[in-house]
Amino acid sequence: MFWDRKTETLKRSTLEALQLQRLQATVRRVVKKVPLYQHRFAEYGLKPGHIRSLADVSRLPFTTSADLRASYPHGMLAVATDDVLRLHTSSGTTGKPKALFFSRHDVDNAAELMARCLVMSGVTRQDVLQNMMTYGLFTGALMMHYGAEKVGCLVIPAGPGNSERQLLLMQDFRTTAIHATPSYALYFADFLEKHGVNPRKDLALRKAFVGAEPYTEETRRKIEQGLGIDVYNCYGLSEMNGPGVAFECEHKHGMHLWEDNFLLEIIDPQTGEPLPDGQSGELVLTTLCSEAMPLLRFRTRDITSIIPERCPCGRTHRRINRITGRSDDMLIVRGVNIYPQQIERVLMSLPQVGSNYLIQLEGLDEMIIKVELAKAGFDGQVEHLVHLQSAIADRLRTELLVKPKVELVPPGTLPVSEGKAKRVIDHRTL
Ligand code: DLL
Repeated sequence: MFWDRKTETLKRSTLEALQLQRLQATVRRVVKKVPLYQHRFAEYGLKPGHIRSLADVSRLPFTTSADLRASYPHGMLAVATDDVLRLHTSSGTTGKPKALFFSRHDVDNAAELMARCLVMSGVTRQDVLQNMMTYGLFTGALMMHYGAEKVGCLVIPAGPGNSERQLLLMQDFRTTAIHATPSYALYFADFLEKHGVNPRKDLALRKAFVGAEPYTEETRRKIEQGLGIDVYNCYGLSEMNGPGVAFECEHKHGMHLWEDNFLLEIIDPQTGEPLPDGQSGELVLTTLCSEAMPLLRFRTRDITSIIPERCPCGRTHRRINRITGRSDDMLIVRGVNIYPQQIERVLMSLPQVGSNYLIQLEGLDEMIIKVELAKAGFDGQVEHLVHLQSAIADRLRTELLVKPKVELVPPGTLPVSEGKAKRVIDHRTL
């Protein structure tokens, strides 16, 4: 099913011609309107006229989160403040937030892309979408909300948390689809089990749109089994509208990235050099349609690769693989590089493990992984626990090359955050 069949299936040559035309227009506009780009172009001796082909994108300067913070609050605006309809912010781990602006055209366009995503996964106006993302300065809930309304769904703006109320809404209004973070979706599956609700029999749920934080295939399977539904991966970032930048189709194999709106590159995060299709590196995106805040070559820090093959669904917009981590979330423990996703992959493949875990780094370089047991994971025999604990530590050692200390904790005892999960606590005194 298509929302905008013509655009979604454009011939590659037509799509690329459109991208070039939009790239050139974007470059001309930012050089006229945005001081940061005026300075960078002058510094690089670059003129808009130098961008003659899509390959010339590699001549353009990068934009980083630090640039957006330094330009806070209004520095990156390319329209008059009167033409801004919406402000979102995105906070990082440190310092000032990033201010993200949307004009009327931008809000409509974000909803349009979201509608493409939803219809691509089979959503129709008969669906009831319970939106369990945080409403507010975070783009996650609002952009999905607008997209689902565009499709004509009944949207329930539930927000996250309060699982009793979520369940009540779901039962009374026959919710068919949810939008949630992977950590909350897992938590909610546990909650249903604890309350004796069998989602396959007692609820009308069919799909979940899951994103906003990295998660593994193992986690997807766990959510699918726990809720008895199909999970579609949804990727996005506030700098590029929020959710709906890339989304899975019915084949659930990589996410189509809307290339008529975003110019996509994969680069080596160390050297900044472009990498060929299929190779894993940092995703860099240039907005092609943004009015209020166009961005050139934004460094997402997300690690992925392009799937160059055509998708059997007929869409010509290329797919990116599941995000395997961020170039800045790598931990170095005893000199070894470790990505939290490696730990999640091991944990979520074990049926005895529940839905939550926490990585704690302590003292002089000690890694402690606290792991919640699954409800059925403990039969009361302590020696089974001890055996499981050392089996998990051994599996992690094989994957990570460093042996962590594993602590098993009862289900539901680790903190659950309402927004994005905080999986790593670093208390090292190195
Ligand atoms: O998280 C937008 C969003 C909301 C996407 C709801 C999907 C669903 P930010 O808060 O700016 O925006 O965070 C963006 O979250 O650079 C990734 O590191 C991470 N992220 C988002 N979606 C995924 C995903 C929203 N499906 C940052 N898989 C991005 C992995 C994801 N990481």
